[in-house]
Amino acid sequence: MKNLAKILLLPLMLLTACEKDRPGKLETADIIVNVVFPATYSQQGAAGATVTLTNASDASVKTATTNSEGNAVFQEVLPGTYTFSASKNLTAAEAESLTGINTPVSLNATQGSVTISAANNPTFTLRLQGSAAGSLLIKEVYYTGSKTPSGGNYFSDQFVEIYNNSTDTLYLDSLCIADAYGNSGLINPTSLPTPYKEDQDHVYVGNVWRIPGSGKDHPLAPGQSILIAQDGVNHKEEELNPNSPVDLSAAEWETYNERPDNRDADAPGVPNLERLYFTGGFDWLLTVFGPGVIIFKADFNSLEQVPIPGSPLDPRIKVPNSVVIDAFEALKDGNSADFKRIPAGLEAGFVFADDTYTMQSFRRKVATVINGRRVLQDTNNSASDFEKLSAPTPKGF
Ligand SMILES: [Ca+2]
Ligand SMILES: [Ca+2]
Repeated sequence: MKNLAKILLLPLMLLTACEKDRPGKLETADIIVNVVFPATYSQQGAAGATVTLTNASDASVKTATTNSEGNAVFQEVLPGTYTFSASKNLTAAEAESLTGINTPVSLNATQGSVTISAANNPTFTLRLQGSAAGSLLIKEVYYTGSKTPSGGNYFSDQFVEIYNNSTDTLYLDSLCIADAYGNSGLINPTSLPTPYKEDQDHVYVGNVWRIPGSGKDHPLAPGQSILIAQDGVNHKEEELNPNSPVDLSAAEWETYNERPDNRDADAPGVPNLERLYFTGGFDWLLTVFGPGVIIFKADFNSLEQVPIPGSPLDPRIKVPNSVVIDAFEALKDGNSADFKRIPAGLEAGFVFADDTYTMQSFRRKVATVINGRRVLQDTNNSASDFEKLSAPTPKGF
């Protein structure tokens, strides 16, 4: 009886096998390629992406476009080894809704050596990558200083906070920070604007500090920041200034100005920036009347040193606008526009505090929040991008 069943089933099995093995009707797979945006984007499925499957053995190519869920469907794909690729270009407006940053972005993904067998109908995921939308930004500058209990002026508690306003990890290695040369306003009746004012293609800086590293030693994740302190200590300590608004002992970096007389103390717990060029006094003091600050990346030795017209002081360093990543400008008061030092093409406006030693600080506004990541406002105009705070907020968010 058992044998009879086998005999009866045999023709059916043969029939099925014949159907599959028939020449011209090769076994194939239907596959789905799901294309997703970088993880920092507000959406995952990438609609309208072009997906290409290239067969490794004969270089034949199949192309499809993703639907609203980011899925591209390929039917009757021959088993074999393939390279998958996907691309998607975003307009500035599309990028803004996905990343918070208004800039065109080109995204791509490639995955080689993908095996497709006829056994199943699999779904593959391709994650797009591209240049970071957004950049490092100067997030907060606290330059006004504070008053001591006895009414003295205290300015060692200054800091600059730098923020990764992009969609990707950025590396701080070799990032330079510098302050622009020139008066902040009519400090005294004979104060003149910067003599470099006619050159709107460069920033002339007096001091240059650099974050050390060989390229990828100091990653900064999207939405994270670092503090650069004039002195990386707790300024609220009794022997410093109990009225100071900040404890900077956890700053990532400090400016240590090594001198024979040790007037600047080296806080042991806070790494020191490299001092590339210095024309200041005891420490890297940002003018309490309102500094211009830039961050940039460049080969320092390639930068020109330019004498100050009519001045015996040391030359200043000429930084091309093209290498400047971000700029901030504060001046003495609302009537100080003529004293602007940062070219308007880099930073159009300026901020000003009520007075010196007021503890007032300037922090960039939040433009939007994408997946919990704050995207800071950057219209290249300090006047509208920064808000005046009554006290600094180092690493406030
Ligand atoms: Ca210092
Ligand atoms: Ca130190």
